[in-house]
Amino acid sequence: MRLSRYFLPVLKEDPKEAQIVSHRLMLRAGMIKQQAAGIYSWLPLGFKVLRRIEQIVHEEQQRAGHIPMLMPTLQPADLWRESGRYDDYGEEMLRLKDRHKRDLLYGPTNEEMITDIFRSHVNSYKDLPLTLYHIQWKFRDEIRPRFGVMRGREFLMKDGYNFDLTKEDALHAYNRHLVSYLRSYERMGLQAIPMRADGGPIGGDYTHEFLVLAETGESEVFYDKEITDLTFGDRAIDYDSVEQCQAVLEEFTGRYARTDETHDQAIFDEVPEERRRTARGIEVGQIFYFGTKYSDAMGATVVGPDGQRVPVHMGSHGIGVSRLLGAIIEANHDEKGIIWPEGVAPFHVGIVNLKQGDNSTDSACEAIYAELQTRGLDPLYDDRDERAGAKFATADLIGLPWRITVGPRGLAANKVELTSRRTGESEELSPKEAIARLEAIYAPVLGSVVRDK
Ligand code: P5A
Repeated sequence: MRLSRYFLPVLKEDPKEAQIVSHRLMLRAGMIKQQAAGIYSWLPLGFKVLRRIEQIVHEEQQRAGHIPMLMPTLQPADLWRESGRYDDYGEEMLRLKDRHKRDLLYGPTNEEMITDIFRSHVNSYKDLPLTLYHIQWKFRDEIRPRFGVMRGREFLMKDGYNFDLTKEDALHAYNRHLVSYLRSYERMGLQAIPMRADGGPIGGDYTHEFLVLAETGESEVFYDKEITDLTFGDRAIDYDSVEQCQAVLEEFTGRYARTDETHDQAIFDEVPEERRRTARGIEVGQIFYFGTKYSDAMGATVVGPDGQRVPVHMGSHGIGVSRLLGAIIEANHDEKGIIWPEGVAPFHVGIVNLKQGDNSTDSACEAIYAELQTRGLDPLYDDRDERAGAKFATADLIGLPWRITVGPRGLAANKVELTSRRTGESEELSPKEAIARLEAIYAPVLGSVVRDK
């Protein structure tokens, strides 16, 4: 993309309404625009990052064997009357009527609808296990929408639902989700710690929330510091292996880590004092096992091996896709702006032309721009007729992880400058070397296409 043709409405001044840094930077970098309390338009730069996050979530869900689909945002109230949640959900649910006076709601989650789909089409245990998911907008009429996309009213969630014959199988699905979530967050450059939590309106007493530690987080958390040393990394995992998935669960949930809802001071006190930590965290996902709560209420049964009908065991699993932008920025910024981790960067590299209109810098920039694209990279070429300082400030604010600076003096020696946004370090390289370096840096990010098994 050429910046002269893009739509990047950056703000010079700090917006007054933003209380936390991620909200401020998303507004300043021209990523979002508020349309009503907790409801945002996603401007091109914000939309690009949102799509990158979605892509990672899709790839990791499909790697785990989960099947993508799409359910609508509007749901008939009758489904929710079956489960009893139509009344229970209270004022957080946005209720509406169509022209025939039928009750509808804007879905805050999809347990009822997916259970309805399941009972309509699945009849035998032989069709299990089954995990379906979608990435769809949700609406929750939060009392206090705040912090930008962090606590929105309309927000994007990945929600997945597993259907299994037995509790053991459903717990394997739970573990599979835990592993796939660890991988997803790490690919986004985040450490998200699974913590024992409360089921809330979804139900079930076996549930973990994934928390990114941050001062601005809305949840209070208590944990054993040792848990922050764990990373999943690029280890191979067989998602069909009950033992392997169980081992990861045990490794990542074996130490004390709880939100305030389930915190137990007596157990916490057993952790050696020097390892005990109290902090704040941003909840970026939650997984639930709730057994037959919905299948009992809605008659979702299958014919089991002995010919008897049995209710299926279910769980649901959510990732806060739009909230993740805020969480990533909270964890990755400095006084100049955002510092995107490579895995989610809207553009992989910025090209700054120090002398727009000069034949040699213009043609060098064009050549670098074209070559990066040929190699599958996504550059943002700042071809505006602006001062160098203004171009650097924009690249820093919007958080591009790498910058290639092209000026007449360097070019005379066949050199450009490659600068890391995170460390600020620069290296003089030939254009060819700079491109090769970027290709190597992004190889792990680009080479992650997952095929159906
Ligand atoms: C699991 C999937 C559920 O709704 N049903 C389907 C279950 N879980 S949850 O914890 O309530 O939500 C899942 C994730 O969505 C994000 N989230 C939000 N993001 C932005 N604004 C909100 N108001 C909001 N509410 C929930 C969180 O990341 C949460 O973990």
